[in-house]
Amino acid sequence: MQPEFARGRESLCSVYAGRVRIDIVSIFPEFFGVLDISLLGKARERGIIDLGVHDLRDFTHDRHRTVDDTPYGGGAGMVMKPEPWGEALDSVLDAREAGAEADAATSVIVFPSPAGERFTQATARELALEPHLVFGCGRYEGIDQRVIDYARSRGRVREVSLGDYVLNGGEVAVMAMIEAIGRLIPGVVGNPASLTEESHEDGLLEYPSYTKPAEWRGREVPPVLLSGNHAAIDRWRHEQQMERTARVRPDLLPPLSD
Ligand code: JD8
Repeated sequence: MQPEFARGRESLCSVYAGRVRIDIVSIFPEFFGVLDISLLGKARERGIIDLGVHDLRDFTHDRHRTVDDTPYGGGAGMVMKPEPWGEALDSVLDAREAGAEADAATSVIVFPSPAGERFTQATARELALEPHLVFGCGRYEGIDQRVIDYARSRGRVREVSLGDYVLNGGEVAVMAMIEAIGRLIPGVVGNPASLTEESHEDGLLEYPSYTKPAEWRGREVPPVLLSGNHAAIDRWRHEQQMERTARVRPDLLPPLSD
């Protein structure tokens, strides 16, 4: 019996009303149960985000619910079959297009892949503006390439990598992407101001933060933060951002103009 949030199909026909529709296709739909709680859970309750999670195996027709097969040309591992993916994407996109003011152009289909463009805060900002996001979670050695090509005929496609390391599938990447995107959707984060002072938001790493007590295990809070002199505090914080970024992520710093 599929958990509540996986019965996305029923709500697929929900007409888009200023909220963001997110569909996820995976062979591990239960992986996304955590999206029922936390920030995204509240955003769903408040109707800001409309989530559908779909089991790829529901789009198979053999008694073994087969989603993979051996790779043409040989090689290790298995590849995900195109047919279940074709039916799953059609189901999600057709229902979307059945909606009032939605058409193919409004859907962005995101395939996490180690061979994709790097997912950054800028990518999150772009995708947070989209009314409909479809995430296709691959497993095994990946998805038959014709599925990605077919998806390009149904909507805008982004192949996106979380970073230069290898995961076993797309689910973890999708979870991270949905959190990074979701918190940028208006109304999801209680205090939008907190979104501006973050690492990567202004291209720098964030400054160190402190809270009470002022002295802990012999360690003191930098006095400037207790001074009430906001100009001095802002200066100190920017210096901390520059120092930390130069030390940890010099690649983020703009090239020195000669
Ligand atoms: C999607 C299948 C596993 C990958 C053979 C291990 C993203 N930053 C990232 N690293 N890995 C992924 C990722 C891995 C995936 C799939 C994303 C679908 N796999 C494959 C190729 C080597 N196995 C990712 N985003």
